[in-house]
Amino acid sequence: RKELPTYRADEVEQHNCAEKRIWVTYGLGVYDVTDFAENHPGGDKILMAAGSAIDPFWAIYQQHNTLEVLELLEGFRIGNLEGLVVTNVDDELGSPWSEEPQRHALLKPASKRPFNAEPPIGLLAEQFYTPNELFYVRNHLPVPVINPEDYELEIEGGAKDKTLTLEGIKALPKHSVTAAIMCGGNRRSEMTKVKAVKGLSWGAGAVGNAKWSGARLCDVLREQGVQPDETKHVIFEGADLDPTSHPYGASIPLAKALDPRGDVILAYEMNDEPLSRDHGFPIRVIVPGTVGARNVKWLTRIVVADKESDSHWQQNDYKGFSPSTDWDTVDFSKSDAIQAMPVTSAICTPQAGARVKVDDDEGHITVRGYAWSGGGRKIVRVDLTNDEGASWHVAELEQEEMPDGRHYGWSLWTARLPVSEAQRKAGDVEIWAKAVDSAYNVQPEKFEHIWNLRGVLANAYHKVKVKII
Ligand code: HEM
Ligand code: MTE
Ligand code: MO
Repeated sequence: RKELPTYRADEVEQHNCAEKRIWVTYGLGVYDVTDFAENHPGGDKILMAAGSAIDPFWAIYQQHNTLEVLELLEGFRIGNLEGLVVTNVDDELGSPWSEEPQRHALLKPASKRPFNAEPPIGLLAEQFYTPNELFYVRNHLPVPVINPEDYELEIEGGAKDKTLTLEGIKALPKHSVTAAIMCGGNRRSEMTKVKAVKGLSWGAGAVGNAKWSGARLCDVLREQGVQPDETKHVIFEGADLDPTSHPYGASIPLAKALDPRGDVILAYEMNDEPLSRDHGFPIRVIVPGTVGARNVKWLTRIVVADKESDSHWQQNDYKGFSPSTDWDTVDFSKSDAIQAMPVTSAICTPQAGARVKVDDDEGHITVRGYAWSGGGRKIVRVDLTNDEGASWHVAELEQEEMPDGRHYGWSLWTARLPVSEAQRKAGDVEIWAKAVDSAYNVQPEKFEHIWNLRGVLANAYHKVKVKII
């Protein structure tokens, strides 16, 4: 193997589709799997690794870990990876980034510091509960280091102030809720194609679905003597501080916090495991149905107040605007903070650019994805078309049985789409998905009319071009 050429990781990265040839790495080997890709028994999933390492994928798809598969792979070897070790000065002790947790290799960073990353979208619709280590991470600041023994949560604005310890929170009645969390900027990378927006370029993977367990906020606030008042807000603060020592913060209406059907919880578990550091250890607030930004991690302080949080992220971010508003005319004080999210959906498989085989004699292709709506609104239907809306096909839904208004988990869906003879000949097909929620809200067709300068609320039809083979 010594006689083979050496490639750098960034060279391998260039070869990420059939047109540019599909290269992958495994250990220190570099492989050209372009010709094999079409016949891969696992279909277009192989494309998820195009231009990168297959190791983390094979850690999940264990059927590859056999001698036969390794020998097959060895046949495609074209070279070796340059074994360059990069040390990063930022990691030195004392830097705010020196205590960042380990992350799964499949989380593709949109930014490394702070860490922001989503899993490959092709994996998202595989499991109803997103595995914790593949759940997208959205951090605005370095991850704080919290010793669970020293942890304290201050609660202010009730009859009298109170401090809860982690043990104290765990001693309260335990409640679980299935809820998807979605970043306000999910799918921003599609909106920015219309016209550039400011923000991290998220694909459709800045969302995950989990079972969250902890104490109910409504129980804690009632115990504190907090009375219902529709003019009030509940402010949350995290332990992560910006360079001016202001914590990450956000707020929600008190009415949502006090509503037992709101299912707001002080969570210490995610899918029956203790919260990981990236997801808010030891306590985060889960505000089901509400934009990710209000689900404050590393929660240290709760305040019942007359006004919303004055944090940057409540006041000057996570707000929607008209497509005509630009950076010269924008006035953040004139727009409402995002709370409940609008209905959306995404096609997870096949992925854009995939070569898809029809899977029976009549010529169908199978399409899978997720759908979700905010405010507890259940997904009632997902429609698919592969002829620009001339005909629609209704997907089969997989979802938790919860009453409408309290349906906080996402829905996974599967549809089988007939491919016409003409489409088979032409080869190119574009698939569109749109979801409908229980209020019969439906996704807008295109991004042009919902474009906004921050690229939030990007919920137009999800459109994916594939090649039929
Ligand atoms: C199945 C090879 C990459 C996902 C298989 C099988 C082979 C293979 C030989 C059949 C295994 C068996 O059932 O005995 C390869 C090679 C790859 C590659 C040479 C090199 C790039 C990937 C990647 C993924 C993946 C990156 C996922 C992201 C799957 C899945 C199956 C499978 C899901 C099972 C299909 C089924 O049983 O229905 N692959 N694979 N493969 N592969 Fe891969
Ligand atoms: N809480 C704190 N303390 N700091 C943060 O940066 N990011 C918010 C929210 N809570 C954030 C936070 C945003 S914008 C989102 S989308 C979610 O956390 C992401 O949650 P996750 O990283 O667990 O997926
Ligand atoms: Mo977010």
